[in-house]
Amino acid sequence: MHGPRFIIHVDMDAFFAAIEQRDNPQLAGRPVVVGADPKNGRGRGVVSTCSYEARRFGVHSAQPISQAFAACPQAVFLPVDMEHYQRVSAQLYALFSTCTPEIEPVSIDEAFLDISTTYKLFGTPYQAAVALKERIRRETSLTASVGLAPTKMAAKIASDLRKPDGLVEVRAENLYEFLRPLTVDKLWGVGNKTKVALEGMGIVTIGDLARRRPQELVKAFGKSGWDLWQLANGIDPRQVEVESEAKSISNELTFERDTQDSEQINAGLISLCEQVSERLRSQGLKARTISLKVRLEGFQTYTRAKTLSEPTNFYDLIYYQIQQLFRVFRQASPKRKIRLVGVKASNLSSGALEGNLFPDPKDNQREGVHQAVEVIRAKFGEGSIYHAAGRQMKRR
Ligand code: TTP
Ligand code: MG
Repeated sequence: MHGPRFIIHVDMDAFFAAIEQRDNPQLAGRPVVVGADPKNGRGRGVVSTCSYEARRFGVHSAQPISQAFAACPQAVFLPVDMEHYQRVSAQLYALFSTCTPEIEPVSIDEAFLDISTTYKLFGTPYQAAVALKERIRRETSLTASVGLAPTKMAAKIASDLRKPDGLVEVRAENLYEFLRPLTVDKLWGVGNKTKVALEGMGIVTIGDLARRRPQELVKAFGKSGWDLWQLANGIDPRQVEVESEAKSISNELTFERDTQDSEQINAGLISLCEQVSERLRSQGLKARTISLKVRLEGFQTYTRAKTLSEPTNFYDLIYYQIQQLFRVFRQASPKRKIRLVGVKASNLSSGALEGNLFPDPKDNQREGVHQAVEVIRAKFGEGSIYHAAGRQMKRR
């Protein structure tokens, strides 16, 4: 891509809570907390999100629900209706695609849009951003915060600056001015540890960082010191990633000891299917062909593949195919010990470019589950939640 880049980062305001307020006018202007049941302060679980009215009392995402109740007992507490939020999300993504086909989904309420070539349909890049916000408000009665900038990082920072209902434009000629006064933790990759280390070197703002010699940062942080220096100077060549060049996505697992324990093997297959599904989804890809690889003791290796009528990136559909393939394979060699299993997704296509993102209601449901799992993992880390594989499959 040549010429100047114009990237939008769009992030809905108080997403789950805003939908609840929209759907029930009695909740407008009131503190609303979406999350676990507070059970009069004795509840377990956490806040998913809350309205801006509740944020004034100190309530926030991922806070224990008991603390939220203590901080704001008069709030309206609601359970998470993921399916419903997912339908709204699908509607939003359809609106995004009227702006540009170059969409990188980040989460249920957040995406990057590269409008470098399509903004002309709306006038200027700024007018395209205004049009997007207006369209969202008109068609969903919700507000979005939008950042428009020449880099992804700046767009993301910008969308957060005037929340809620914000629109911040950073022009290429002002990029450095924009970044300079911000604290270093606004940079991608700077967590608390790096922040403290930088402070120890007298670096508090992005401007402080940009003025240092890159060699000094490389000495302190290795290669990532160089990346930090570049980011601080507004150099962020990352593209909005719609499609990947990948021809296939696969994961393998070697057992500690060769095994014929079907539960252990099944657990391995489940986690491989989860990994493959997540990798597909994070790149906005779907696969039509699913393959199973099995290596027996003694290194004989077999692969079995199945091509589907529709491409997918859903965990449960991938696992279903793998389970079938494995069952057939096992009938042929039931007793041999297994050394390694692998799952591969190939025949890839871009999921994000299809006009209708989530066509069938079952897919909508699946999408809701996947998004919920992704949000929880993003917040609490890998291993915090798993798809209930075994049970889900038995019900079929
Ligand atoms: P966010 O965009 O982080 O939060 P938000 O949209 O509620 O509020 P903001 O105006 O600050 O953007 O997350 C989007 C949705 O994801 C949020 O509405 C609920 C869900 N979520 C969780 O379930 N748990 C969490 O810890 C977070 C941060 C979000
Ligand atoms: Mg949001």
